[in-house]
Amino acid sequence: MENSDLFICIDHVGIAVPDLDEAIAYHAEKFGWRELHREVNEEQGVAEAMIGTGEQGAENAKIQLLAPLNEESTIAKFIDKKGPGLQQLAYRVADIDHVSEVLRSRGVRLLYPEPKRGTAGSRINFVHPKDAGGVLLEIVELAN
Ligand code: MC0
Repeated sequence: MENSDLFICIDHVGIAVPDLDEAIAYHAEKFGWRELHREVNEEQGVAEAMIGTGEQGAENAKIQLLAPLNEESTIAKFIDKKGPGLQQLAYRVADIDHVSEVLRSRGVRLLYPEPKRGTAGSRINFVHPKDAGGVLLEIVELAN
């Protein structure tokens, strides 16, 4: 990784699903993915699970299943508008404060003034899809 690189790799892609248990079972039965991690994030309005092989190592990209906790959830709104499907692409960063500063200096708008709590104690922020070619872009600094 060069000093000027902002992003390390794709951390995960997020798929909006109506029901988390059903989605985990489907991806396990049809595609062989296993549940690696599951949690509820009240602030984000989601029940989520990371799925993968378990042997791929922490450094590899994962698939995140995102189910709405209630009707106000951004995931509920997304499913209402577009149906289930790819909701976000998450880039891993080493230092989210530094990356946020660089992005803002380039005129890229972040949704939150300060990072919020993401999966497993990570720190996250988002670039609005209007500033990222129609893709909701998450930036994520993993917890140590
Ligand atoms: C909305 N749009 C999207 C989109 N959501 N485009 C691509 N991907 C998405 N996910 C587009 C709409 O089609 C619309 O375009 C325009 O953006 C405004 O949409 P809206 O329906 O009016 O929705 P807003 O503006 O109320 O909300 C969109 C926004 C929201 C991105 C601000 O979803 C948000 O705050 N997202 C960040 C938080 C989040 O997604 N949390 C759940 C994952 P047109 O052309 O029709 O104007 S939590 C998570 O990911 C955590 C657990 C983690 O990974 O650690």
